[in-house]
Amino acid sequence: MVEQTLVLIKPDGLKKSLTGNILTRLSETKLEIVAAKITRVTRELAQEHYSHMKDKPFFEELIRYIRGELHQRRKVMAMVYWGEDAINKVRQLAGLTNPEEADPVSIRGAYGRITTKGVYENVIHTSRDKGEAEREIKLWFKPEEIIVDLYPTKTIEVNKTKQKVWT
Ligand code: IDP
Ligand code: MG
Repeated sequence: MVEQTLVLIKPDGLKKSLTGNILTRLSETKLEIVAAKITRVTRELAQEHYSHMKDKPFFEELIRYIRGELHQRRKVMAMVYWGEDAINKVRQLAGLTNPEEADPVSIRGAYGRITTKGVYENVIHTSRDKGEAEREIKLWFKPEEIIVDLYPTKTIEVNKTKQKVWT
């Protein structure tokens, strides 16, 4: 089944200069990148992205992690991968959530670590299933940032909004 999945290269991945390695590993899947950007992660976006973790004791540290506060890198690289069985293919390459339990040749197994405060710094995020992929892609991207039509859209008229343009 043709699917789409959200991939984030987390701030530890950026700080460790792993972008090239990770993209090369992901290219093994033959999936297509249909959206990509470097973006800052607001507190609201971080909390929404990890809303399913909000009762965990490490939630606050997790928010600091994804916002780059632990790595002096206030950004993540966000991408949408698209193609046959995309969700499982990318999750397989990523490896298990706990980098110490992840297959050592997986991305998380090779490059992840557990911090002294107990957060799994596991280099990338990937969506777990179709529902999560839809929720996350809609959270991180606007329709016009994705080059294929993944989900239904509507056009609305927006008046009096401000937009930054080149001078
Ligand atoms: P996933 O990223 O493999 O989908 P989730 O359960 O959605 O795993 O957890 C989100 C993120 O929270 C993980 O990627 C990891 O950074 C962190 N995390 C999850 N479980 C733990 C834990 O038990 N201890 C510390 N950090 C965790
Ligand atoms: Mg998850």
